[in-house]
Amino acid sequence: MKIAVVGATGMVGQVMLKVLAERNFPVTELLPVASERSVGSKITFNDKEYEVIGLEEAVNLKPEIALFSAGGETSLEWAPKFAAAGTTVIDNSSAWRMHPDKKLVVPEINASEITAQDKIIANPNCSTIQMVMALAPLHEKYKIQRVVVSTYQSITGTGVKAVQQLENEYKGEKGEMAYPYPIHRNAIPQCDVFEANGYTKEEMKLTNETKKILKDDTVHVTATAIRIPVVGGHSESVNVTFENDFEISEVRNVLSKFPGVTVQDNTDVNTYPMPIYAEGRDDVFVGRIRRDLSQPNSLNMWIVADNLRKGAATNAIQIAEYLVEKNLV
Ligand code: A2P
Ligand code: 11C
Repeated sequence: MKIAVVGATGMVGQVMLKVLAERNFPVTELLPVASERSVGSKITFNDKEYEVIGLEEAVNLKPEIALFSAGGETSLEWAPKFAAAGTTVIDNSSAWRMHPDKKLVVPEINASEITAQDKIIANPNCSTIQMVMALAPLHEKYKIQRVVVSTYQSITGTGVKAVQQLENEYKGEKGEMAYPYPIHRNAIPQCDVFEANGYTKEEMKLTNETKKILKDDTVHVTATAIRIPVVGGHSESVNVTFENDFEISEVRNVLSKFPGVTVQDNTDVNTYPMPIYAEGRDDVFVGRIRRDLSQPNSLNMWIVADNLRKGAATNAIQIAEYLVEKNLV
């Protein structure tokens, strides 16, 4: 299969290449694509060097699948051009996620919605993916009414510039700023830009994308997204209220059985998920599962995942695997 990776030099693009290789995705030809400034430079895939090409050249080479992670603007302009050439685009940007005709897919939850007619498939936001992985099986069993989520997000979600900012600050050196404030030894209550309603885009993604993936507008989500100086993954404190009551042991059981979720929850021996252990892994880790003592039918949990893997690259490649498995490309 001829595969284009658009944004191959970027933070997510690099992990996409790693995950494609690790999972032995049937790549017969790789087209690494980046901006004009990178055309001609080299990237490595499966121990082989490849030359980076531009978008126009990649469209003309008609790959079967294009994995996009080069920002919303690039996706808005170029995904339709690839689609018109017969390529199926799996897009990691926010450009197409809420488009009424585009599927927003977390394979463990709703891959079965995909048809051969879907030429642009959206990959959800990283913080949404890890949250819905835990919410979906619980929604099915107990019906969620409301979710209150606070995130503790890795700087890798912002891209290369943010990782550089933290390194500079750690070393006491000056450099370009990805955030409006220092991130070293700080917590910034702003992920992405503010909307007119006082929430950030990241917070509204958690609200809107969750409803779309769960196919249920009655699930109310309110979010606060915080950037912290961590690199291994995003963490989330999630409070959920259900229509129906539950047993904690049964909640653990339901989550353990859901593919892609690992429960790490034993307070007797201080076992709970943390980004330093989630880093480089594909699962979503859930712990600190406990009843909310302040109101009925409610629980608290702590969800951690590598935002570059299940939150981005791995989820996109799982969609690609589904397309191949079901002969949809
Ligand atoms: P480049 O390295 O040439 O800038 P990150 O989010 O880690 O900063 O990565 C963004 C990725 O998207 C990079 O691979 C970057 O390529 C790519 N990219 C950014 N703008 C464009 C564009 N206009 N056309 C194609 N690729 C782009
Ligand atoms: C973050 N969620 O960590 C972002 C990064 O919509 O895919 C990815 C933005 C997106 O800030």
